[in-house]
Order: sequence, then C-alpha cells, then structure tokens
Amino acid sequence: MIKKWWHDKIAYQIYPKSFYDTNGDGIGDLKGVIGKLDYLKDLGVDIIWLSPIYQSPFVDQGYDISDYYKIDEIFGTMEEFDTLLSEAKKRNMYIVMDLVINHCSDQHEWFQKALADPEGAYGDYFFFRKGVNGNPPANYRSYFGGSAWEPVPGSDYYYLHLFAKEQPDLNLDNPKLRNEIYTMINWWLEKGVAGFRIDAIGNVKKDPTFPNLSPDGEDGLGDAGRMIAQAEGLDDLLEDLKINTFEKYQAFTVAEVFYMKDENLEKYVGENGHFSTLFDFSTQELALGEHGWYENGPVLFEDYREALFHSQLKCQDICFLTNVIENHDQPRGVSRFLPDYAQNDAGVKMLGTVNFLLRGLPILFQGQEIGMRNCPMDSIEEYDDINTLNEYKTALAAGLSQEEAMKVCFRQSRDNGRTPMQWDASENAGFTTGTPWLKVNPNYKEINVKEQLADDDSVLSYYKKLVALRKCEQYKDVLTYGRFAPLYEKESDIFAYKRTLDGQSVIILANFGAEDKTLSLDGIFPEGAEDFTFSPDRILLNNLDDLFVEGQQLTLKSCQVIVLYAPGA
Ligand code: TEU
Ligand code: CA
Repeated sequence: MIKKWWHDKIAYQIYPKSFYDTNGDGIGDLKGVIGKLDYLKDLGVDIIWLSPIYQSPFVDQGYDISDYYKIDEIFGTMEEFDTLLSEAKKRNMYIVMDLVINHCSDQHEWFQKALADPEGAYGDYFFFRKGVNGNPPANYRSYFGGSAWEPVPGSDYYYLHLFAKEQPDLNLDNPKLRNEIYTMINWWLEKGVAGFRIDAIGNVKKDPTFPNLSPDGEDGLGDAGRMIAQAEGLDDLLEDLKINTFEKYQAFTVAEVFYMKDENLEKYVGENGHFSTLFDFSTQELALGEHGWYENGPVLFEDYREALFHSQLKCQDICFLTNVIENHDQPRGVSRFLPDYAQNDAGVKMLGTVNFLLRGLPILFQGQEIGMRNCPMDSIEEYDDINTLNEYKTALAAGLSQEEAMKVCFRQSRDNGRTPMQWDASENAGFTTGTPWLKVNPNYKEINVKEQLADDDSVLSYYKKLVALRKCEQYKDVLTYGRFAPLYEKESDIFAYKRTLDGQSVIILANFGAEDKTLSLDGIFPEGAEDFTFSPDRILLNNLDDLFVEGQQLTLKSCQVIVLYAPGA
C-alpha cells in the first residue's frame, strides 16, 4: 500500500448549523467553527469535514446549493471562510468541503434559466422529459418520497429529482455543465481546501432512456435507485472528474456510496481509484428497511460484527476505508448499536474503541466524542428534516398509529444527529444565546463538553486517549497499516480483533454482552509469539477500572473493552 498523507490522521465531521452559534441567531456559524478549533486540536483532530456551507434555501439543509461560489449568509462570509482556512493551517489542520454535484437547488440560476426554457441551452444541464399521456415520463419514486418527476407549469415537460423536488438532478453528461463543475471544484482547491466529501456520487449517471420499473410499492412506483443501478458509464464519468480536478491537487476525497459492490471496490478506491476513500456504511445498511424506516428493525450484535469483519477483510488488500458510527443522516451510533444495558459510559467507550481501532480513517461526528444520544421530540412539528417528515407520512400510510410513527422517528430520524452540540450545562447547552433552530437534547445537563473536559473518566477524556494511542509513535504504524484479523468469532457477544504489522500486534477485546465473559488468551497470537504471557503492563487501554485475570484467563465484564499489546508475526 502506497502511503498517503491522510492515512494516519483523525477526521471530524462538523454539521455547521448545529455546532456553535456566535451571534445569537440560533444557528451555528463559521466564527463558531473558528472559535472551537483549539477544542478540536486538543482532541487530536487533523481533518475537518464541513457539511455544506454554500448559499442555499435549506430545503435539505444546504444539500440544495443555489450558488457554489458563495458562503450562505447564515454561516458568515467568504472572508471568514478564508480565516478558517488560515487558522486551521496554523494548527496543521485540513479543511474538507462537502461537494454536492448530483443536484443543485431549484433556486440556482442554471435551473431558473432552464425552467424558463427547457429546450434552451440550460435545459440540458438537467433532465427534462415530456410526460406520457398526462403522466410523468417514468414511474420513479424519489428518495424523499413521491414521484421523482416534477411537472413544469405551463408545459408538458417534467424534470428529474432523485431527492426533493427543490433538488433538480444535474446532467453531468452535458460538456458545458461538466466544465462549470470542474472549474468550481478547482476554484475551491486553489483556495486551499484539502479535498471533498462527495455527496450521493453513485447517483450521477442516469439511464437516459428512463425505462419504467416494475412497481415495488403500493404507490405503483419503483425506487429511482433501481434505474441508477442499471445506468452505464459511471466509471468513465468519475475518472474524468478525478483527472480534471482532484488528481491535479492531490486532494483527499471521500465518497458517499451506499451498497458498494465488492467487485467495484478496486475501481472506486483501489490504488488508482476514482476516490481516496469511501465511508464504510455496512453497519448503517443493516438498519435500512425495504419500504421505509418503519420497517427498520434493531441492529443485532452478530450482524453488526459480521458486517464490519466482512468489510475489513475484503478491503485490506485493496483500499483504506473511512470508519463511522454515525453522521448527519443517521441516528446516534450509541442509540442505534448499543442495547439498553450498555447505555452507559462503559458501553459508549466500548463502541468507540472497537470502531476507532479498525483499519481505516476514523471519522468522528460532532458530539460522538461526548456520547450524544438520539433526541426525544414531543411532536412531529419539532422535527425539521424533510426526509423524517416524509418517513413519518409513509409510516402512517402503512397503518402505524401516530404514536408508533413517532417512535420510528425517534429511532431513525436524521435530526437525531443534527440537534445542537452540547457544550455545557447552561441554557441551550451553551450552543446559542438565542433560540436554537432545532431542539436541544434535554439530556445536555448530563452530557456536555465542559463537564467531560473536567473529568478524567469521561467519554471525552477516553476518546482523547484513543486518539493519542492511534497517534503515538510506538503504535501508530500498526494501528494505521496493521493487518486486520478477527478473533473469537465463535464467541457470542465478543467483538475482538487484532492488528498486526512487522512483529507487533495490538489486540482489541470487547464484551458487548450483559454478562461477564471469560476468554482464554492462549492460542490467539501468531506464530513466533507462543511465549506470550499476560501481564498488566500489556494493557494499552481499559475502559473500566477493573481487571480480572487468572493466568491466561481473562474475564471481561459487561461492556468492558481492553486493548493489549503483543508481539506478533
Ligand atoms: O445523502 C444521500 C443519501 O443516500 C441519504 O439520502 C440517505 O439515503 C438517507 O439520508 C438515509 O436516511 C446525502 C446527504 O448526506 C444528505 O444529507 C442529503 O439529504 C442527500 O445526500 C441529498 O443531497
Ligand atoms: Ca449564528
């Protein structure tokens, strides 16, 4: 594996609207990000990915961009962005922007011009098609519900939108548009951003014949993703994008792709792949129901472990993934992946440890480092997210009661990850002096940065130890490049693996069960290390004060995780 500058780094996702508000309007801003750089530096963060801060009507919270060259005024100014870049640089930190090019906002000037004249030059920047017998051109269901085709008033044209109707899809096959997009990307790279997180990129290639699909729901529609899955030519498009932009700047790129096929990994993120890396969404995919969130079951531990083991094993000879437990589109990882008995600091630290030390780039989502949880909302009106409102409707239409549909939202809503960052125990969690744009989780008095900074045993202090371990001279190489091998796969409730490089191993042993579990440490070490005997000084990290060992028999308490050093072949 050729080493890249970002391999041994720690990344952090900021959802700017909910990070820190400096002017009391209830909305996080760029000054807020600048003000918290030292906090992030102290945590050990190197790379910061900012969810979209471009000019936007915020129908989908900034993922609907109306001007790619402007910072939205709710976040601040371009001068402030430049300050952020230089302040980050001073601290050896990198800024990564969100790149949303599958679609733009219906308020973008391109779309306004196209709408006025679908047959004119700008019409081909999008997908305008004529309806058939008064119906849309094809029976696609958009990802946010309803038809993916929106009629153009006063004409028989419709335009395609895979997401909300205010997010028309861009036609990247149009050479003029492609050029505009490349110019824009290079403009940001020239400015000094280190790279991009690339939104919904698997969707950019359509099947231009737009065939009808066999219906997969009561609405007679078929999931638009099925048309995307059969579109041809995506690889050429992505390669062209890379060559004309990212590659010239050695930019870091992380692609957002769901249901990545094993056989496509090499092309996407292999040595000469389209992108630097890609999120491992294998555990998020476990929670996706076929017809909507209301069908999503709980994620079972065995499936969770198997999903991660599978992606670790398939990737280690090909690429370097990015590991997440949550983001702005997902419920909080702690709420999703930990059972009731593990909803405590030990459980949170355990989940963090097993993810953080996997092979790949760890990326923390804001608030993960303090163990933020899903946020209970009192009524559907308290939710903001367009996707949540649609899934609520879908659940009601499927026959769930309002109370049941609210439970679905509590478990699944994207707003769970978007509630304001909890900085301290003062009003509004110290996020704003005004009225927060989205409800603050009522648990902020127990879960907040200030208290955890002052407590050596807190989740935050523990995350700092994890970061420090991954970065320390002695274990950095093995924790970055070490091979991954599962351990104790046949033991229920045990999540264990080892990372091995050049005669060094690090072993991670976690007990996700409700009961104590005893493991024999004999036989798990590679050849050449048979003389391994346990001793307490092999412990690099332990999330509990307790340690129960008799000879080579180690007993893990419920929710205990231990990280051990061992020689290894
Ligand atoms: O997400 C794309 C995507 O696949 C999600 O819509 C996902 O299916 C959904 O959130 C699961 O609940 C990206 C952004 O991350 C998301 O915030 C945007 O809404 C979306 O693209 C459209 O830009
Ligand atoms: Ca503000």
